[in-house]
Amino acid sequence: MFVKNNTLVVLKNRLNQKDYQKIMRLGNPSINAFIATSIEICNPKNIFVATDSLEDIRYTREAAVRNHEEKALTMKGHTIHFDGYHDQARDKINTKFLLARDINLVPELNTMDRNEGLKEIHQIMTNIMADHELFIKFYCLGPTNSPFSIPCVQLTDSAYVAHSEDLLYRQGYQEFLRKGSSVHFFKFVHSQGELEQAGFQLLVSKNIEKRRVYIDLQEEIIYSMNTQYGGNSLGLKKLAMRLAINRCSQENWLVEHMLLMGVHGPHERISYFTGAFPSMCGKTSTAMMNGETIIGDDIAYLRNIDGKVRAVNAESGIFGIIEGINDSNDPLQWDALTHPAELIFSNILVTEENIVYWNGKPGIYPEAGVNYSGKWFKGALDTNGKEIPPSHKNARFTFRLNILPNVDPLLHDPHGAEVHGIIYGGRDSDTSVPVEESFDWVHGIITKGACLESETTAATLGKEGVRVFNPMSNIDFLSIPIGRYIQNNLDFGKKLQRSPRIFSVNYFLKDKNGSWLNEKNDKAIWLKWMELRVNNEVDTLRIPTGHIPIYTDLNKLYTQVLHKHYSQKDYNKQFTIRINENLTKITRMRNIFCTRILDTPSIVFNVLDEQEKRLIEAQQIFGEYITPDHY
Ligand code: SPV
Ligand code: MN
Repeated sequence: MFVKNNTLVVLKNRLNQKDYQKIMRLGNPSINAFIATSIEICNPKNIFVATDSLEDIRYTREAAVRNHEEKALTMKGHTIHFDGYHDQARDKINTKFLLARDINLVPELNTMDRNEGLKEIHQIMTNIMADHELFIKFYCLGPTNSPFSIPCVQLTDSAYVAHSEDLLYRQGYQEFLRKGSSVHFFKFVHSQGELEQAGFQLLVSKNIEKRRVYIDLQEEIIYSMNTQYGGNSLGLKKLAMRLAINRCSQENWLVEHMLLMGVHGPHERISYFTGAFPSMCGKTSTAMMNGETIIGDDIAYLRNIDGKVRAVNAESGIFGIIEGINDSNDPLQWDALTHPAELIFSNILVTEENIVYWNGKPGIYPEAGVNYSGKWFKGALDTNGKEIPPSHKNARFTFRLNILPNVDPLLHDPHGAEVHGIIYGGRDSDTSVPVEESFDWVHGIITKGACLESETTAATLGKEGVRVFNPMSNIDFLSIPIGRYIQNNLDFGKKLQRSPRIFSVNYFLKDKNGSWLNEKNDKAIWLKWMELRVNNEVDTLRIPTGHIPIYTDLNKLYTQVLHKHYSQKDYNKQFTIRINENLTKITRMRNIFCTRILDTPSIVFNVLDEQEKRLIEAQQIFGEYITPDHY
């Protein structure tokens, strides 16, 4: 970025004395330059610099209501925010990596020439904050004072974004002070751009056609313009994740789209698991499993510390999908959403009786109210003649993890939690068994992580049941080529003295007639079984694709945990090895790794070939569908 005028002169002229001192205390010329340059280009009406103080956090929270980005609801601490009607999800098309011309373009990533991108974004940014207040905030990804910490500076003219980040991330002003001038930090500039009125006279981004999210890996700066939706505007979420994936790939640690949770075993033992699931595959509901404890639901950092994997949650709050949350399946989330606490609802409905309503909420379907489309009534149609539901299917809630009763005590531990198991789970109606352990790290990373797929659902546009390739559920957030990313995962394992076990789960298996083979609560059993496995307390059956549970162990867990009998018949159906489906998957994967990914590590093909050989051998002896009693 360029600076027209002397940095300190700009800061002195534009900040009040108190805020100027807040910046000066950091004694960091690159922070000064980043802030001064952004101020010069965006030209905000006024500026607020926040430290970690409760007073500054309160100022931000109140500004969100004062600036008409949130409206207070009846319940204490609850507010509602709307994003524009066409600003309800991540904008994949306009999210681009800015790469210098001499860096080989990466076909899987959406990239553009860095100079052109910077020119365009600076034009969009020019005077964009002229009518707005700029919030300058400091955060820390990962716990503070920890080998995992990444300090961040967020500039935003949206009090909603700043308030959301106060709920979702740890404050980082002290971390900058502690680290001194040598700190390597991530930088974010966000503007909601020109605004227009939506329901409740809340203000939403108007110039959606000029929505841009540009990622400059070289300077570790993200630019996000003309948008409010969290996935585009919350710099520290998926945007920082892309910067972190690029950074960790040079330093041999991992940034993963993973939950992090404690699974509670016998005698009060807690074993920690990370888990990667593409969206709509049960990630949050797994992380929030009753009886277990949660550290994170979305982004985990994993490091090799003294030969073991330790992990932290990059975040400290949840920006979760609200659709379908109800008191019987999601009692903990339900409680959190229906009691006083500081939380933001986005893109749901407020009824005429002043009650919040989201799609699938138990109770009476509302007649009328106000939602992200404005005034709403039952049966209201959009301009394409499609019925507008009460809440958007990507409507969300934002709260701090510490309001949950099941938050794990290691949430802020600077050393993280030692990871005993890694879980990969996709939506798979016909191929893999409900739970399975890989043979080893390499087999797990390749057959369970890199080959992760998920079937499309009615909730997304297009055909249902189409398998989408999503290695480690991270494909949307990769900032490096897929082959290199897989290789990093493999290399990470090589240097460990004690590797976590790698598992797959599949909550979506169906029988030939299309009926589910499992119930929602069964995932509790798979978690408990994996907990016993990582502690070497149960044996397995070795099948061509990995290790599966023994019937009697599962039956014992069903009795203990769900208080019900588990029949041998159900077990046989669920754990039948489906040879042809598995072979077809290998062919599908080989094809993707050959044609779509240019830098696939050769070991991927070897591991797939070996698995294919084992499956064919089993097929020759036992046939197409092999029940576990053959092993
Ligand atoms: C996801 O889509 O995986 C999310 C929400 O966690 S977003 O912030 O939009 O990425
Ligand atoms: Mn996510």
